[in-house]
Amino acid sequence: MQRRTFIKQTTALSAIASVSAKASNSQNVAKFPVVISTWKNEKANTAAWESLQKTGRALDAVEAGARIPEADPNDTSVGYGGFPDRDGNVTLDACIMDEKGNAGSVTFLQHIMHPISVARAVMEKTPHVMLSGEGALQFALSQGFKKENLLTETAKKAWEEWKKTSKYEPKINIERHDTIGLLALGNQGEISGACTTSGLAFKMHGRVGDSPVIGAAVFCDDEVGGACATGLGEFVLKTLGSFLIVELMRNGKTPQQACEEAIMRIVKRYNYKEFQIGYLALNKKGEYGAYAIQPGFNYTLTTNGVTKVYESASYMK
Ligand code: SD4
Repeated sequence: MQRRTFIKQTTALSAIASVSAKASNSQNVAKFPVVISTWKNEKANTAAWESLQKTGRALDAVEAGARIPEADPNDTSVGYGGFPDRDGNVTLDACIMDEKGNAGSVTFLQHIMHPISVARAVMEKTPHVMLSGEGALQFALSQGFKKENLLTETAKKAWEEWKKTSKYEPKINIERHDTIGLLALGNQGEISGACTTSGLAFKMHGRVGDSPVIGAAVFCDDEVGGACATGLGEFVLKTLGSFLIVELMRNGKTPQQACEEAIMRIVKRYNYKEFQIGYLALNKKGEYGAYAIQPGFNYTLTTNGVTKVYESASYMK
């Protein structure tokens, strides 16, 4: 099929299929190639899917998908338009991992619209995994990325409003929640993952969450599959959720069981009623799972060119 015809058909199908459906708690299976992302991210999945039609590579797909909310001024928790920290700075975290175990990440990066592509450049063009702050910015500029103001008028107004009380109260599932984590199985069935965020709104200056940490927000192992996370990053960091999920799958759990077990580790030790964590997992057979602490977590799946948003099961009902 001609690529353009294919894309047209895919987009049309996506539009028809983009309705919320209840995923069952049993193990779901998708045929590869497949793209799965946190929250309602149909445009990102469509971009990832189109990328798969071009190169067939899961790594390209997850990067292409992540770039969509990064450039969207209406998305207040990723890239351009992201809500700032409590001092008014938009600071970004992102990471990416491929099927060979290569990984790249940026933390506390400012003024660059596409941190995911900088993370990929860290992975491919440096001997390091993680670059932070001013060093990450210098590296991005050396790679030809443009320095931009990412604080939109809307985000600035929200920050000014917040300053009237200055209470740091992450409202999980209530404030717009769009940090994107993506997993894809490419045309060869290989796994890659990515995550990108502006972090929690009005956080302390310098705060870095789980999103740039390999093993916390994203982990992939081509022998097993991958996992990604969203929510209050401090708890994903404390439990190294994505690495845990991949190891649980390695030891025989289905993606659904592994996500549930990783949530239970948090539930058992922390005051889980006060925050949200959502996990996605995808194994090499195309089986996928999703689980969250609280209701309200959803995810977007693209398989056979059809994109749908599903509600995740959750520990609290
Ligand atoms: C963070 N995990 O910075 C991110 C926030 C998030 O949807 O996922 N928001 O802690």
